[in-house]
Amino acid sequence: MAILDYVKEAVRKRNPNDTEFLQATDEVLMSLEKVAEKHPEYVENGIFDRIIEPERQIMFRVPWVDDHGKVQVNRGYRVEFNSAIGPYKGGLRFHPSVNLSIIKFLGFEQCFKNSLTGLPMGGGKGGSDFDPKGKSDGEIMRFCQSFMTELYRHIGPNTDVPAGDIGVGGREIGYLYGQYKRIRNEFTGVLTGKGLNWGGSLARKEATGYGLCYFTEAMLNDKGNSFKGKKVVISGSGNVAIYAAEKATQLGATVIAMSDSNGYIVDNEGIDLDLVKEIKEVKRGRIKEYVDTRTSAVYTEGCKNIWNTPCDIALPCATQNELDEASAKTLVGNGVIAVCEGANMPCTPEAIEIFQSNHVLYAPGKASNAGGVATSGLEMSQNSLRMSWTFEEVDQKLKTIMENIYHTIAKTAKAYDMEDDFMAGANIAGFEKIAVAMMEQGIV
Ligand code: NDP
Ligand code: 2IT
Repeated sequence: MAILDYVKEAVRKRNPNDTEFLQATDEVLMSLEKVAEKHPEYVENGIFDRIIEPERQIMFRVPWVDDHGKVQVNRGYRVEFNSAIGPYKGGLRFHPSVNLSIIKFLGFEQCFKNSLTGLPMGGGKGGSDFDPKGKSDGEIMRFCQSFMTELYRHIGPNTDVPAGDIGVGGREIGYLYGQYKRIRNEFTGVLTGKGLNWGGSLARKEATGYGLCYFTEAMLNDKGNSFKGKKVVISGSGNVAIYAAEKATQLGATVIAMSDSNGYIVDNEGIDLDLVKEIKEVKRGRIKEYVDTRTSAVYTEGCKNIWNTPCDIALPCATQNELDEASAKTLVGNGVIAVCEGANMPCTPEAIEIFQSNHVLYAPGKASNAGGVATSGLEMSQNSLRMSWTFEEVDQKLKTIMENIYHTIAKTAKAYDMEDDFMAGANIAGFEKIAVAMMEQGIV
């Protein structure tokens, strides 16, 4: 019987139907078994029992009126998970699949991720089952205003600082910020990912994708390898995917495939990223439009089979559980050397097991995609200073943070006799800082 089995049981009992949340807590608790052995005081002080229970969970009605004058109702969420090391911090996701389990899993992961950045940020996450696809700008604005009309009372620059995630980018952050400012009559750094001339940080847009590649490059370099000359497959074609593709290309790799929820494109000559940006960022179109312009590319309906494309490096950058056991086996069969998560929890537990048992370098999202929230932390610093740093300054800080994360988790894994198990390294290193803070702050 493992020491932390009682915590797993407790979390199951309290959240019986929350599949994604249980998947995330199981993985972390498994990694923390050796920490519990080494630190009985954490068990005695209920650190594990407390860390798996959010400090606060908010659910609310979001009514809005569509372009036809019809009343629509969505559900809004904010889960404030842990504030031991700083104000709650984490994104907002607008996607029809959003439910409490998904927000809780994201909020839980966020605590460890934020801890790994070395910046003073606690963990939280929020969102709505609102589907931004096919909505007019006016509908998006009215939805965001209604969402903020409730959310504003729970957040603040020293309390809880939301940002973007799936379906929430610069446009949505703008509408949310405008409404917050109107209600509170305060111009503060309450959201990150803001526009560049009203408090946003240079390089925040690029940060998650660039950070993913800085992390991956540090890991590859440590193993005597690099992006140079490698074939890379990236799922998704949103914020994270686009800037991961940009940086991987700058580092000498060739990105040959990208996707959206409908299907994927393979372009063996290397993805034309300007075209992808035009389709996805400007026109908000579908990835299949790519083949209308690029005759070298092939489009396949259905997004899952993107992993059948032979590659050296796979960067899943779309959504949770998008890469399963069968896909992992195919990637391994095709000789993949590294899989680094840009999305949150994109690999299923079975897929991770396949990678690790085949000595594929596997990096969990809470480490490899931490560049987005790290740069959000840098945006908060700039807001507090009432200054803005240059792109180069922010980018350099981001690079240093990602390299530090790699070395911290590699060192931690080694210290616990689990060399190259970056999942265990990330979970333990992220946990330790929070646990010490919780111990010092008493039973709260
Ligand atoms: P975007 O909304 O910009 O893009 C999401 C991309 O993933 C789109 O291509 C979308 O396709 C695809 N996708 C979304 N849901 C699904 C689904 N259910 N099945 C298949 N494809 C899907 O989001 P981001 O790029 O910001 O986020 C991508 C991932 O990265 C998420 O897991 C997010 O949590 C994570 N992340 C984001 C950070 C950030 O700073 N933005 C930071 C750290 C992690 P379609 O357009 O067809 O919906
Ligand atoms: O999952 C994530 O780390 C994000 N969506 C970014 C959160 C943030 O606060 O920048």
